[in-house]
Amino acid sequence: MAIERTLSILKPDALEKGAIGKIIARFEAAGLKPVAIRLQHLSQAEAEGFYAVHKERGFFKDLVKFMTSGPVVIQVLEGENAVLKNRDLMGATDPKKATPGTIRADFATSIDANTVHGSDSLENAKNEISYFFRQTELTHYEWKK
Ligand code: IDP
Ligand code: MG
Repeated sequence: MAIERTLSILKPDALEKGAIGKIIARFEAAGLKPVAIRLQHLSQAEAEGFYAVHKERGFFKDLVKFMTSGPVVIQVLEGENAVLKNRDLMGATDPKKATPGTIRADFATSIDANTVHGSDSLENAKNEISYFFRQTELTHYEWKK
C-alpha cells in the first residue's frame, strides 16, 4: 500500500462540540499523521470555491451557510491508504446511515452538520490540498519501510 495524503476538515459542529481532540485522536490511532493543520473561519467565497463541484445541487446554499457558520480545522493527513482510510473513519455522509463507531455516527447530528469532510479520491485530495495549503506548508515524515 502506498503512503498518501488527503484533505480533512473538522466542520463547525465539531468545534462547537469541543470535539477536535477526540476526532484527531482517531486519525492518530489509525496511523494518519497531520502534515499541516490550520484553524480558519471560511469566507463565503472560500467555502463556495471549495464545494464548487456541488454548486448545482439543492443543498449547496445550506452547505456553504453551515461551513461558514463558525471556524473549522483544516488538515492534511498522511499515511498508508490515507484517502480510503479517512473515508472509512468518517462513515457515511448521512450520520443516520453511518456505521456505529465511525466519526459521523458518534458525533454528527444531521447530514448538514456531519462533523467532517474528507477527500473522496487521490486526485481530488491533491486538488483540495492545494486549494488550502502551499507546498511549503506541508511537513515531511520519514516512514519506516
Ligand atoms: P461527503 O462529505 O460524504 O463526501 P458529498 O456528497 O461530497 O458527501 O457532499 C458534501 C457535503 O454536502 C456533505 O458532507 C453534506 O454536508 C452535504 N450534503 C450532501 N448531500 C446532502 C443532502 O442530500 N442534503 C443536505 N446536505 C447534503
Ligand atoms: Mg465529498
